[in-house]
Amino acid sequence: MANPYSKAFLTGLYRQLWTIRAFETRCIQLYRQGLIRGYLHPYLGQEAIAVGVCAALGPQDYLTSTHRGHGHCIARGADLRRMTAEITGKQAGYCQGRGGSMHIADMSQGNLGANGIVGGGTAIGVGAALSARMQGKDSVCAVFTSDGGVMNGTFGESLNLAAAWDLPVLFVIENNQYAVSLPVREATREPELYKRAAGYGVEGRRINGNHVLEVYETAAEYVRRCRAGEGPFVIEALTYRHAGHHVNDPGTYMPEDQKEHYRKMDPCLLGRQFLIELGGASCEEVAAIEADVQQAMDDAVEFARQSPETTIEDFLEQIGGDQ
Ligand SMILES: Cc1ncc(C[n+]2csc(CCOP(=O)(O)OP(=O)(O)O)c2C)c(N)n1
Ligand SMILES: [Mg+2]
Repeated sequence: MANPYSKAFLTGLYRQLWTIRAFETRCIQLYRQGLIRGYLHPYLGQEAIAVGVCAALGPQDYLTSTHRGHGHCIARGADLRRMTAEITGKQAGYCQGRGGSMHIADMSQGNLGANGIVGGGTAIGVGAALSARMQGKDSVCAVFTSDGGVMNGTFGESLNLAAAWDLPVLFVIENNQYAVSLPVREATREPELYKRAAGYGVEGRRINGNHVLEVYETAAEYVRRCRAGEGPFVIEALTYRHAGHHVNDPGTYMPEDQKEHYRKMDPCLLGRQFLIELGGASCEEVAAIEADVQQAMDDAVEFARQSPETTIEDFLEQIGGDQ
């Protein structure tokens, strides 16, 4: 079968996969140095989902994200400098350092925001798709959610409304098999989460969420069909976190053999393999991409370091009323 992917396309995918990997790895270091406060939920191990789905979106499209949202933001093209500044609570951040890790949004790119409320982005995404429809735009909204998000009532309500109104929404369930320490099979009798779509008259599919090309192809098909008025659709992307729920969770409940299984299916390793085998890139070219990403990351950290702290007064401003 002919290889449909250009070297430039595969390079773009790998650069994004590696950027997310580098960003999360550096954020963990910054957290350990006390430069990031609050919670930090790394996207390590799930990179291919954000990258594959966002590669299938156009500039007119929207996304809603989750508490584990840095990858979605980066894959949508966010500026690493402003992200790093936001996460370290600096004024140059996307929300002037007021939001932090779980609240980055960028309306200019149709990124309607990460969300500290599990399932919180689902209905927002349906609203975005409805507004696009009412304005005669051909925008699609990708709603990133999680295995835990699906257990919330808002998932069923949102999916039902999107289906009843034929809205252009692509629900992307990132099934990393745990909600904190709760395995999916203990949270539901039906652990194949895409099957819920059928109950709402919606087509859904389970795919390998670590395989960036499989994610891209599935998302591209569903996005195209959403634009043709066939939406909504559901993708259940099976994946696994590299470590515990947040940076301070040792993840002792994650079985070693399971971790090992998914380590071999690391989305960055696979992405690198695609670039070399299908894109014809040399090992030197791959190393050059990685070095370039590292430099961009160093630059982002330096930029954030030089930005002024967000002060208590800054936080109180915009809350309104007398202080
Ligand atoms: C509505 C709601 N309930 C509970 C929480 C606390 N909480 C934060 S993350 C999380 C589990 C998330 O698991 P999952 O939804 O599968 O996402 P993952 O962390 O695996 O990406 C919970 C229960 C919350 N933030 N919001
Ligand atoms: Mg989960």
